[in-house]
Amino acid sequence: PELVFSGVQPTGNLHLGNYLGAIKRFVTLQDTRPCIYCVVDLHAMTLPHEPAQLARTTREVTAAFIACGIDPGRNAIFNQSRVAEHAELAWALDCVARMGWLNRMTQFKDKAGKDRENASVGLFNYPVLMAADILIYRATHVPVGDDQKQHLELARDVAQKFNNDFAESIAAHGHGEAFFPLPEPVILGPATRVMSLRDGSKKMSKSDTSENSYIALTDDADTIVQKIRKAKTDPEPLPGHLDGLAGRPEAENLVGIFAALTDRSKADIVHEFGGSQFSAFKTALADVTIEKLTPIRTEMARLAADPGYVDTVLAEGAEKARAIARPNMDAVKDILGLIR
Ligand code: AQP
Repeated sequence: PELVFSGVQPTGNLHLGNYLGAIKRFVTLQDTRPCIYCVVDLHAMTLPHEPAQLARTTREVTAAFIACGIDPGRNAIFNQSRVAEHAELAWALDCVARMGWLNRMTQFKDKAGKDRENASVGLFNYPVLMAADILIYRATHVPVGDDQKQHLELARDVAQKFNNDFAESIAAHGHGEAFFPLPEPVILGPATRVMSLRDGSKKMSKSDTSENSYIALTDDADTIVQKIRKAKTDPEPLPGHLDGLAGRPEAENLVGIFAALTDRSKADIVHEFGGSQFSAFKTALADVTIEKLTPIRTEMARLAADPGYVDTVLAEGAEKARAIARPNMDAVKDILGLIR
């Protein structure tokens, strides 16, 4: 059966990139298949973290999921550490994944920086835990932003190697030719890689030191207007055709954001605004951004005042997730010859 899984780290302010690249897609997919959406708190420990802040941001991301339109009644929303099977399967997959595969991961190189000897083992191992997150549910579809493509390919490689290495035992235990499906990345739409508002060559990122580089889901209308007004652009007016965006990363980024927010194509946007100056386009962009984000911000604030509700969602979501994860983990143990 088809099943959707994805996760978001509770590492700080969620931004427009997280929303357009991931969470907005989560909302659409809930109408098509059963979905499991996880606040990946174990991943958030791979860089130095503040315990009190982790608990707070975990509730905040949960509230953002609900405020963006994910229905906790129909889907499972929970925090990763609550379902121990993620970490349990990660160990088994650690013994399947190869050092060479992980050595090629660009996110580790970026996040570890120059002082690689001093990075946590967890940061190196991040993609294997992510593979376990997906495979513990035998999920078939994983909506993510473009930056997670390489990690998804690794998850597929791990699933494939497990299926090959233990093919005989998998068949002997009645699971046919393969135990894990190879999960499909779902990387769709005009904003799979939202760029920084200050630098069209860098992805929009919550760890960016310049607050003007990203729009947070919690930014109020004035802040949104200011940040979009200050966004870097080039001096030319907007082109009337998509070809005219080539070599203009800042313009392309703003057009992509506009298209994604309004569920229109980039071609449609340049058709409407071709020949306009950026000042006029930015005013229109700020308007649609405010229109989309204001209800989300208001609902997040309402939920922040009701932590009891958010905690209930997390507890119930964990129950639903565990009901799928436990039998899958038991099957993995049988396949591997681990007595239970
Ligand atoms: N700029 C982006 N454009 C489109 N999608 C994005 N995602 C992140 N940034 C962009 C997608 O959001 C989902 C959750 O991301 P995460 O929890 O892995 O966080 P992250 O990628 O670590 O987010 P940041 O903001 O980039 O954090 P830092 O600053 O720590 O690197 C994923 O599906 C991701 O693809």
